[in-house]
Formats: sequence, structure tokens, C-alpha cells
Amino acid sequence: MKKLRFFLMAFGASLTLLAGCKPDTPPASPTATSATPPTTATEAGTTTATTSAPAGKVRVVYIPKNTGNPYFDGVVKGFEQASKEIDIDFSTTAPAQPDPTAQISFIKDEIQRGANVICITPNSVDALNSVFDDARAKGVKILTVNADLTGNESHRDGAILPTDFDKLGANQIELIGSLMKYTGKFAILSATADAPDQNFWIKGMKEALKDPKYAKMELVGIVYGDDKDQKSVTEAEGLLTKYPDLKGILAPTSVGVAAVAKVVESRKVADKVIVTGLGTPNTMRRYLKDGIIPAVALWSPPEMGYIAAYASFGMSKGDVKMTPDASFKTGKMGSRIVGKNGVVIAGPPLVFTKDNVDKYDF
Ligand code: RAM
Repeated sequence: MKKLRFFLMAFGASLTLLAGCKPDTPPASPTATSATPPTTATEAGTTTATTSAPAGKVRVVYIPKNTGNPYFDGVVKGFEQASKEIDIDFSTTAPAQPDPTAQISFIKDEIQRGANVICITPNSVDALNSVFDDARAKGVKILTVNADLTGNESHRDGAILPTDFDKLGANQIELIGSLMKYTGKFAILSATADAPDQNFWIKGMKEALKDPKYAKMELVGIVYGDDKDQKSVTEAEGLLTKYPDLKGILAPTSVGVAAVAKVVESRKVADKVIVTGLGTPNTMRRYLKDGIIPAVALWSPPEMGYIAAYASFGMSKGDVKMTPDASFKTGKMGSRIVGKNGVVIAGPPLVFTKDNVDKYDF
């Protein structure tokens, strides 16, 4: 616990920054109007806009990895808040499964419907390249959100990432390392095997583990829960069976970390197996408060959606160029600067514990 305190102190600045500022409640502009069109649920469980954009409005769609993941509801919330402040017509739609090619037909549909900007959390770094190229040839801007097309950045116009991906892998290793007293076996439970964000972070984790500080920690395996509760539960149970002396499970996915917490609770091994990773305060609150898990990290998904909405609006109007050193204004999130590769970073990660989790609502 002493180590965790040190770790939390290292994040003191970011915690202070966001503490007390509930990220999902930006001030409404005096001229705010609801720009969200009516939506319908389709049989596949997707949500699709049913109206076309009123003349003059910038039509922005956000396509998350898949439906049914509360993490992405937070991102959508941010888009919706911004759409009350700026003149965009916002909608969201997604496939039921986070498969590498599942988003292609959704992108094609949105091009047909007249989207000006397609914001997307891609399920693959390369499977969407050609449909993105088609969209851009028709004047549609492509903005990746929450994940980038690592190695294929030329197929999109820009990216809004939740935090600095170059640091997140090391950051997650330090979190679980501090909780495991830097000793013992641990495993990673990821989302899908193709997920660009997850793979980027896992690469960073492996790199970080080369630091002699972590020499007594052993990464015994990586499993994939596909951002599905049941698959994550099965994979976590498999880990516990295969490695009876496992000391930790690091799950950098909001669905995965909740599933692993549920497993260690039901197996009554929470005192032996440390669970941490990336999870939303609302999903992990009970596990934190009941002492099932000591800490979990994340950023604010609504803030990322909010920034993406402002970037989309500016890109569509031609006012915002997603080129290094360019900048654009957002409402409550101030001016944002575009970094290398056309990436904007939303903010620092936060660490939630039983003591601070109630300050956050997303
Ligand atoms: C999951 C998704 C997402 C990741 C979050 C933390 O829901 O995999 O991509 O960023 O968790």
C-alpha cells in the first residue's frame, strides 16, 4: 500500500487537475440547442440516426468499436455535450461485435448518408484503409478517436487519443508493479487481438518490463477477452487455473477489468491476486469500495468525445488543420494543440481508489 501511495502521489498533479471538475458537466452555451437526431435501435443492437442533417449543420458520426460497452457511452456523452454548444448534427452507430472488418459497412453507410466527418475507434490498424480512402476521396474527413491506425496514419486526417500512448504501457506496468511489490507472476487480459490501442499499449508494457526495476516480475501470458464479459470471465478463470501462484492480472480494458474483478471476487482470491488496469469509475466503484481491487486507472472518455466534436467541426469548416503545432479552441477544454502525426492528446490518466472514486461520474 505504501508503494501505491507513492504511485498516486506521482499522479497528484493530474488528480488535482480533474478533481472536483466533473468532466461530464461542461457549461452549456447560452445559444445551446440540442443537435442530436432521433435514433432507432436496429435488430443487430446498433443505434442509427434516422434523419438527415439540417442544412448548414456539420454532420458528425461516431463509430465506436462495438455496441454494449459502457466505456464508449462516455465518449458519446462528450460528443453530445459539444453538439449542444456548436452547430453539429451528431449521431452514433456501431457493429455488435468488435471485429476487424465489422465497421466497414457502417462507414460505407455513413458516406451515403452524407456524413461530413466520420469519427471512429478502429478495430484494426489496416483493415479499414481502403474504405477510409474512399471516404476521403469524397471529401469526408476521418478522425480516429481513442485509438490510432499505427503505421497507417496516412489513411486518416487526424486522431484524438485519450492520453499519451507512448507512456501508457509503462504507466500500467508501474501501477501493477507497485501493487505487486514488484515481485511475482502476472498476466495481461486484453480486449481483441487486433485492437490498435491495446496492441500499442502491450508493446509499451513489454518495453517497460525490460527496466531492471521489474526484473522480479514475470509476464506469464496474454489472453484476449474481446471486450465481452463472458469471454473475459472464461479467460480470467483459465489464467487462475493454469497459474495457481499468479499474483496479478492487468486488464487494460474496461470490460475486461470488471470481468476479472468479478472472477477474483467469486473465487474468493482477491487477497492473493491483484487486479488492476483501465476501468471506468462507475463500473469499478463497487469493487474498489469492497476491497476486491485496490486501484484502477483511466482518463475521461467524455472529455475525449468533447474534444473530438470540436476538432470535427473545425476540420469540416476548414478552420482546423490536424497538422503538428496547429491548434483549435474547444469550449470547456480550452485550446488544444495538434502533435506529431496529427494527434491530439485529451489528458493525463487518473488513478481511482476507494477514496477518490466518488468524485467521478462516467
Ligand atoms: C475498453 C476498450 C477501449 C479501451 C478502454 C479502456 O472498453 O478496449 O478501447 O480504451 O476499455
